[in-house]
Amino acid sequence: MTRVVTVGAAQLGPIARRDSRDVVVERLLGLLHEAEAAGCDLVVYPELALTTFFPRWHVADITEADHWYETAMPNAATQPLFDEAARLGIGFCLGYALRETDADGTVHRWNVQTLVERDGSIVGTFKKVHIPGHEEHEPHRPFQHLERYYFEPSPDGFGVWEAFGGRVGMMICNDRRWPETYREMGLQGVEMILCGYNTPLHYAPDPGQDPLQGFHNQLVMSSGAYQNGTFVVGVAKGGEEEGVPSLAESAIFAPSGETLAKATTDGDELVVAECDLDWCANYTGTLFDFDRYRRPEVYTRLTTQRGVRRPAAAT
Ligand code: CDV
Repeated sequence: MTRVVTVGAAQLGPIARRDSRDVVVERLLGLLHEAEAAGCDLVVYPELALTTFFPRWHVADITEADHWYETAMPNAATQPLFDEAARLGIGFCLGYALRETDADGTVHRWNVQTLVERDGSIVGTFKKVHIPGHEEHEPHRPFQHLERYYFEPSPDGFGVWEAFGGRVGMMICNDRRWPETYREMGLQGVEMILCGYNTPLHYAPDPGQDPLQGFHNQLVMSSGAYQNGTFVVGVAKGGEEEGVPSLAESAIFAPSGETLAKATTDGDELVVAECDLDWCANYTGTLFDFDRYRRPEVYTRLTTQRGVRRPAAAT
């Protein structure tokens, strides 16, 4: 039996601050219908795909930002997407902000992706692990990146789910820059990693990196795919959103590290590739046969140490 998953990376162009969820869901449905015509089994939408990238603005009282978060999934605004995808027999992965309240009243704000199977059932919801940016308002910046104010880091790490006839994992934007992300999933036998992102082209702490955004995007996902023998699907919200130009370049990477398909615009665009999950074993059963070749006994720093500890100076 072949295990080919035809995946569509459903890149979005900008979402304006004033755009309602209904307007955005119409765009998601448009891409879903393109995916149907292309024979897709799975459609992957970007990070925070229901709203503008609101961490670019500071509000002194965080509850003023509550309207950017969903409190349930599906909900009234997204039910039409769930219904239509199930009717077409297409699964999807949707990024959004989630606000949860515990029984004791504690409020959690997460940056999440929910994976939905072809029959409309929810496979799992992944919470972003690596939260970039800053916690406090920094008015000297041309725009804010206040993810560390608006989101808690996930305590759960990187899961892998049996879905779409294979093993599927998720990561969100900044997670894709960290090798630990891919390896955590690689060690669970992942075969396809789904990743939405919003990457401003301007990086205020080191603008020297601005012209390298596309290179770094491709570098991390291609190498993560190869080193773990997995497909990686990277999906942007690109273009100039509320005055902030953001990287597009959505792409699908093979277990060989090769780019199978890549966006050519910075707007709404579906990028499609047929992914034969059995390709993964060519890598995970040979060069990257982890059980045979990894040396976890000498990798102890990876889980016992967060920052750099330099070797003691020679006497
Ligand atoms: N949304 C993100 O996580 N963006 C970061 C930027 C701030 C560096 C990224 O890694 O692309």
